[in-house]
Amino acid sequence: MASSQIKLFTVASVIMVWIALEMDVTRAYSCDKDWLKSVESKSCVKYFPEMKTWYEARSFCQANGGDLVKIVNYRMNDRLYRFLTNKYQQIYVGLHDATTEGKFKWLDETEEAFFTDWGKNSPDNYQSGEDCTVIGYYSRKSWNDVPCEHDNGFICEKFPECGNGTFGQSCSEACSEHCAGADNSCHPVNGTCDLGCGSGYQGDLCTQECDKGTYGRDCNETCSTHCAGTDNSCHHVNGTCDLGCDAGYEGHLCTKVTADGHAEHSKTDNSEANKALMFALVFVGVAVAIIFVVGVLMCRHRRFQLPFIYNTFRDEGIIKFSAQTSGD
Ligand SMILES: *[C@@H]1O[C@H](CO)[C@@H](O)[C@H](O)[C@H]1NC(C)=O
Ligand SMILES: *[C@@H]1O[C@H](CO)[C@@H](O)[C@H](O)[C@H]1NC(C)=O
Ligand SMILES: *[C@@H]1O[C@H](CO)[C@@H](O)[C@H](O)[C@H]1NC(C)=O
Ligand SMILES: *[C@@H]1O[C@H](CO)[C@@H](O)[C@H](O)[C@H]1NC(C)=O
Ligand SMILES: [Ca+2]
Ligand SMILES: [Ca+2]
Repeated sequence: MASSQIKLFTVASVIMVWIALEMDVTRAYSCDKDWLKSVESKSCVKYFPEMKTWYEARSFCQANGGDLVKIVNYRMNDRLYRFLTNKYQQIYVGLHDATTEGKFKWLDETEEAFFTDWGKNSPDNYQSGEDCTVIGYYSRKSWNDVPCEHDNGFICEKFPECGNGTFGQSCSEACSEHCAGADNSCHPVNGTCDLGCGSGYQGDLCTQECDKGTYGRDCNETCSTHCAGTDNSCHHVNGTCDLGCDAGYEGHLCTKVTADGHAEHSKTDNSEANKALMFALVFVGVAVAIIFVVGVLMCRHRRFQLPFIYNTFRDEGIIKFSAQTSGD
């Protein structure tokens, strides 16, 4: 009694989980009108009865924003068989061996197809000319390889526009949390952040940290030159200097001059101050020396040859005068 209850409970739980999963996948996206949801592939599919070659069918699907369908597993395959029960046609899908004979690949894959459901004696590459695949063969429940030039119906598949912070095929990738803006929104196909990158990040997907020496929104701020250390490095998000500030500066960006900024001197400030001091000392020294020499000379001339300046000028005049007269 108890064991049969447990069995029942287990079966019920499995069914509940299955329904929950199915519903979750179903809720995550919606398909355009007339397109059917294929939950296994998280895509939308549509059957077209128009007779076309495989190539024409493919172009038609691409023009409608998709491609020929890819059947991902037996459940999806089974669903398509059931849907196609009363469609008396062979129907193209996106499986082919046009690249390497005998190696059937889906259009979005480089590897050989994992799931297949070939019918009796298929694929046989009949008369060496069958590279495209139809479903709905043999009791409408198997696949066959046929010449790509034959006209058949076909099934297109397209992936819905993603939203709510997701992108990529089947919307399985999340927009970077470093996309700018409150909802981190990004492009539904390629994931490029709508509003650029939030503080500290760069790149189309905003997944790379800012280069050293830069920070902030789109990394367009430069670390303060007053950050300590030879490379002035700072935090890639908020610009806080990694090694604190050079002496004389404060604040997390080290842009404010300290109140007693002149009392302290950093290594670089010190050497500059020393240079200035030496320059001043030399200047003063030279000035003192000149004044001393001039003073001494003046005193000497005042004592023995007054007036010193006058005499000098007069002597010069005499020399000039005598030089000119002798020249005549
Ligand atoms: C986003 O999520 C909300 C609720 O979760 C849903 O109603 C809406 O349709 C979703 N939008 C897209 C584009 O998937
Ligand atoms: C992503 O797609 C949008 C719209 O097509 C385009 O503007 C943007 O440049 C694309 N980003 C990349 C990295 O290709
Ligand atoms: C940095 O980016 C912000 C907005 O993201 C912009 O307003 C600002 O002008 C940019 N600054 C520079 C130097 O590019
Ligand atoms: C900047 O970010 C770092 C790391 O998250 C943190 O340690 C620092 O306190 C921040 N600075 C400010 C001013 O918020
Ligand atoms: Ca073939
Ligand atoms: Ca065949």
